Amino acid sequence: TMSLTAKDKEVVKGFWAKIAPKIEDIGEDALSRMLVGYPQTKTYFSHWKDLSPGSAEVRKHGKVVLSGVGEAVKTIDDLTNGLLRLSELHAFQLRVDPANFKILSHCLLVVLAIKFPDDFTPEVHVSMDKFLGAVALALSEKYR
Ligand code: HNI
Repeated sequence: TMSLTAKDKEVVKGFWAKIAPKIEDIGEDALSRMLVGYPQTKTYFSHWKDLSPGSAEVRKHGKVVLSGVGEAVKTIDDLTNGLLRLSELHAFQLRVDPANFKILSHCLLVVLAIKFPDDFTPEVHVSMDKFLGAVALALSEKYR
């Protein structure tokens, strides 16, 4: 179902190369959108001073998460191994409900469509959706 074709991988890598210089802004927007639209996600960040859109902590962490996605692009042929450490971290230490990976993926897709309307073709949309689904699955690996 989620398996990425060679074409998907090529599309994801090409799109990511275009957006990579903007990951700070993208991360900030995606994380802000998640925290506002799906407030149950705020529970994981209760140790932050300010969870409002665009706060210093939201911006900083947005960059961290998007860098993680960028690392995943590099290991797109073996996401399970590439995301092993992050999966363990989110499962055992952070105890993030894996349902939230889908919520963040959705927010990220929306932000990408808004920020890159010309590059976000239906083809890019579908391949990025599949890729983020595969990332969410790999991140959920250690929960079993
Ligand atoms: Ni996530 C920390 C990557 C989804 C809650 N997260 C990280 C770090 C990376 C990361 C990288 C820093 C790790 C380290 O310190 O070594 N997170 C990702 C990726 C996704 C994701 C790639 C999905 C695409 N994380 C989520 C979701 C939530 C989440 C959906 C909760 C709703 N992550 C956290 C929390 C931390 C975290 C909480 C620790 C942050 C802190 O400030 O303590």
